[in-house]
Amino acid sequence: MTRLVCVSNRISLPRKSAAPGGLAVGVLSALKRTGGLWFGWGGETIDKEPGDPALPVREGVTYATIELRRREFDLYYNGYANEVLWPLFHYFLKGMRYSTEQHDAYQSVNQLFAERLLPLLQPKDLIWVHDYHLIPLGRQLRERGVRRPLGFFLHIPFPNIEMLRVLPPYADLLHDLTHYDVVGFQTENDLTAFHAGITHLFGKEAIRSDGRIRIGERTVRAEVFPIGVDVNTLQAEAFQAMSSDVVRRMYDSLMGRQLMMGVDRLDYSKGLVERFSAYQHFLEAYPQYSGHITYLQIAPLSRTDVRAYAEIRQSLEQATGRTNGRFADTDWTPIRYLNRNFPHATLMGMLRAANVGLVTPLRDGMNLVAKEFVAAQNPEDPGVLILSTLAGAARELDAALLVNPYDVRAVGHAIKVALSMPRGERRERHANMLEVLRRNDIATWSRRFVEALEKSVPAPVRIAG
Ligand code: ADQ
Repeated sequence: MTRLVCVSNRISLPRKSAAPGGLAVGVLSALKRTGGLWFGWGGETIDKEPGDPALPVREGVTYATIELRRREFDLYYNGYANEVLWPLFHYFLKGMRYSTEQHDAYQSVNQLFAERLLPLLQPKDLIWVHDYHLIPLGRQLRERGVRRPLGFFLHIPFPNIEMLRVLPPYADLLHDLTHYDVVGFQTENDLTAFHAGITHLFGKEAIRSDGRIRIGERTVRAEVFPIGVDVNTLQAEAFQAMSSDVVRRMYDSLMGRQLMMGVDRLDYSKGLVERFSAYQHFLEAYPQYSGHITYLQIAPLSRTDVRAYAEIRQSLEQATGRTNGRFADTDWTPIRYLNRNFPHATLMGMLRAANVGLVTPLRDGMNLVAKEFVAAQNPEDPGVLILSTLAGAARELDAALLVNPYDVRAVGHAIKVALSMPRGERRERHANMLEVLRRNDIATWSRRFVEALEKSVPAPVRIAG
C-alpha cells in the first residue's frame, strides 16, 4: 500500500496545550487522512552525534523525531534558514547575513535528514518535503538511490530571479528544486518567479507548453497549491470558545468598545511596526474614535536567537509605549500588546469577538490568520478583514479591505471604514470570502498535492505476452 511520508524541519507531537503553527496544521491534515510517517527535528539539540530517530505513534501517525548537534543547528536554523533564506525570500535584503559556514551547516543538516530518513523508507512511499529549511533534501535522497515520487511545498514566497541572484549559491538552490517531481507554491506570483529562475538557468525551452519543466531526463510539475484552513472545525472552535472564561473576561473588559485584533508571530515580515504607526495615524486622524476602540495585538516571540528579532521586539515595545502614553486615558488603553501563546481555540474565540481583523504583513506566503479570522466570524454579524495586498491570502480573499501595509494613511482610513461598515456590506463580503475558504479548504490542499504526487509514480513496466 502507498504510504505518505511528510518531512519538515520541526515536528510537533500532538499535545493539548500546544498550538500548532500553519505548517504543522497542514502536515497533520494530510497525515490524519491517510496515516503515515512524519519525519523531522524533535526540538532537542545535543553535543554528540545524533542517534536513530525515536518513533512514537499517535492516532495512526508515526512521528520520527531526530536530534541535532547544537552548533550545527544554530548555523543551519538561526543562521542559513532564518538569517539568509527567510529574509531573502521575503524581499528583506537588509536582514540578510550570508556566510559559507552557515551554508555548509545547512547542507550537512539536510544530509543528516537524508541519512536518517533513508532506512525508514518503504518501496511504495510518497515523500512530501516541507519548506525552505529542506530544499536540498530531494537531491540528497536521489543521490542515495531514492526513486519514489518526491514532492516539495514552499510555505513562504518564492523571490523573483533578480532577488534570488543575490544568494551566492542560487543556481544550486534552483538545481536542487528540480530533483523533486512536484514543486508546490502558495500563489501564481511565486510560480511565475520560479519559472523566471528556471528560464534564467536552463533557458526558455526548459518550460514546456503544458507548464511542465524538463531538465535532462527529469520532468518537474510546478504548480500552485494555496494552503487553506479547516473551516468547520474553526467555526465550531470559535463558537465554543466564545463562552470560555478567557474570552469572556477579555470581552467584558472591553466595556462595549469595538475590538480590533491582530495575531502574528513576532516577525519583521508581519508588518507590526508599520501597523502600529497606522493605528497611531488613525487615532490622530479620527479623534471621534478615542476611547471607543481597543486594539488587541497578540504576538508570541519567535526566533529569539536571531538578532533582527530582538530589534523588532524592542521597536514594538517602544511604539506601544508611545501610542499608549500619548492617547490613553485613565479608563482606556488604546493598544493591548501581548507576547504570548494561546490555545488555538481560545484565539479563534477572540477573533470571533473582533469587529476588525488587521492582517498587514509586508510579505507573506499565504497568512493563515487572515483565513482563520474569516472562518471564526459569526456569518450573521461578521467582523471586517483588513488585509495586505502583499500576503498570498489577498489573491483569494479579494472581498477583504485590501491595503498596502506601507501606506499608514491608507491603513488608518481602512480601519475607519471597517469600524463603520454597515452590516449588509459586512455580511456580503464575509459570505464571499467564506465561499472561497470552503472551496479550497485544508483537506483540498493536501489532497490535491498528494494526487499530483501519486501521478508522478513511474508506470509499471508491462511485459508483453
Ligand atoms: P507563519 O509565518 O507562521 O506560517 P501564518 O500563516 O499566519 O504564519 O500561521 C500562523 C499560525 O500560528 C496560525 O494558525 C495562527 O493561528 C497560529 N498562531 C499565531 N499566533 C498564535 C498565538 N499567540 N497562539 C496560538 N497560535 C498562534 C508560514 C508562512 C505563511 C503560511 C503558513 C502556512 O509564513 O505565509 O500561511 O506557513 O503555509
